[in-house]
Amino acid sequence: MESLYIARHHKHQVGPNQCSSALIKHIKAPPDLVWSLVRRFDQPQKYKPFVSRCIVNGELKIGSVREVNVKSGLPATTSTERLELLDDDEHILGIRIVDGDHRLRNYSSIVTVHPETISERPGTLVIESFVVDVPEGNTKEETCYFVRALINCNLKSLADVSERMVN
Ligand code: A9S
Repeated sequence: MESLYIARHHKHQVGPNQCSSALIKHIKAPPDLVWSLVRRFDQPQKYKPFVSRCIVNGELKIGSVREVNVKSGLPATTSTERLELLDDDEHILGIRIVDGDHRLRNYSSIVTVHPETISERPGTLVIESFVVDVPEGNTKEETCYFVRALINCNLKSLADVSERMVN
């Protein structure tokens, strides 16, 4: 089933010097609750463990830009990100990183939230995919490994926060 969702919603134009991947997370919480956290482009810190602060100027709409400050100890301090897609019916969030003192150039990601049943209870399947330039001096494998590790942390935290809210 997941592969159908990925084929439909997680298509990225991947250039010769880019890498792309998709990650899956099964969460024991209802999809509407999980989506209520994912959709908050203005408050990624609701579940992303590396974010210390986020500022969005003006009202939240497609094209909104957020200034994200991340916690110390990471290979960056800021990231400027644009809201590309926010579909509250299909539960699709699309963002693009447009600046920052990090090395992830031309990074864009899609997150989709799908209902599923986990041990006879309402559960959620979250899929997050990305495409990003391979930085000078790194390989595709290293870049994919690095970004997948970060997204894995975000998805693990999203599961912990969501499951804590229902139990
Ligand atoms: O936050 C996300 O959704 C995904 C990633 C990969 C964010 C990574 C990051 O915020 C750091 C955690 C600071 C790592 C950015 C933009 C660059 C990094 O090097």
